[in-house]
Amino acid sequence: MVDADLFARELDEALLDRREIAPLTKSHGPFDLPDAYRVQERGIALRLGRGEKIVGYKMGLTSAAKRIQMSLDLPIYGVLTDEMRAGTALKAADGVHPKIEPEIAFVTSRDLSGRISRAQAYEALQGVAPALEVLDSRFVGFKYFSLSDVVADNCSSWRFVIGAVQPPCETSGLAMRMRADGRTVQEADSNAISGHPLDSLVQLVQLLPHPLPAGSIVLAGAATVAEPLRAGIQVELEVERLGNVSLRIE
Ligand code: OOG
Ligand code: MG
Repeated sequence: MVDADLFARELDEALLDRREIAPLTKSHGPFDLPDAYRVQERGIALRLGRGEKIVGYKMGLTSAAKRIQMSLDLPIYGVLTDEMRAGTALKAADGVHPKIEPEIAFVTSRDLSGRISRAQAYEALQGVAPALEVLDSRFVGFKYFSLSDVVADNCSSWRFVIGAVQPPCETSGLAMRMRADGRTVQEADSNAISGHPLDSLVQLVQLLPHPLPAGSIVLAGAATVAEPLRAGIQVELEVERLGNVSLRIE
């Protein structure tokens, strides 16, 4: 068993100092996924200690495009706090090497736990929204890390923004288009996310070691690869039927 508090502090200091560190599996040697989730949990505890509140969870590596981009092949989850929620703009220079990706967010209306069906996940929705996630790994060059490294690093979470929450509707088979300054940079069908975006929620509920509380925001995972961010651009995601969400990068 690794010293989860020590690993969590190293990652937290890197986050606060905007500094890259070597992947933990390189500096400390390999560790398994249960240990990685313990490190993630200790890291979140540090954030909660600074007054942050948990507002939801994110699924990662739920699309083939992302798994190939990161050379990792298992869905994982991370925690979202109120501090990570961006407004209409964010500063690229506040991060180290931020990247942006197109997602769909669910908001739940009741507690969920254990093995649930896609229909049960749908019945437990308060709403659905287009979402942009801005990742920023704490690791050098945003690459060459293992699944344990990325889970320990709260799945590269940094910022996210969600559009207007719509009443629950079918999220399968929707066209998603991400533009930077009006130019299409990524597009995909929403089923690129877990085969069906709701299946990300089903998987999250199964992976979580505790019930998913009612009112949680759940990012279903990116539909395409992530795009590096540059200051001065306006990124917009349009999801068929769900509408738009945009973020100005300063
Ligand atoms: C891991 C996080 C992946 C997604 O939507 O697939 C993720 C990473 O790419 O560093 O958030
Ligand atoms: Mg993501």
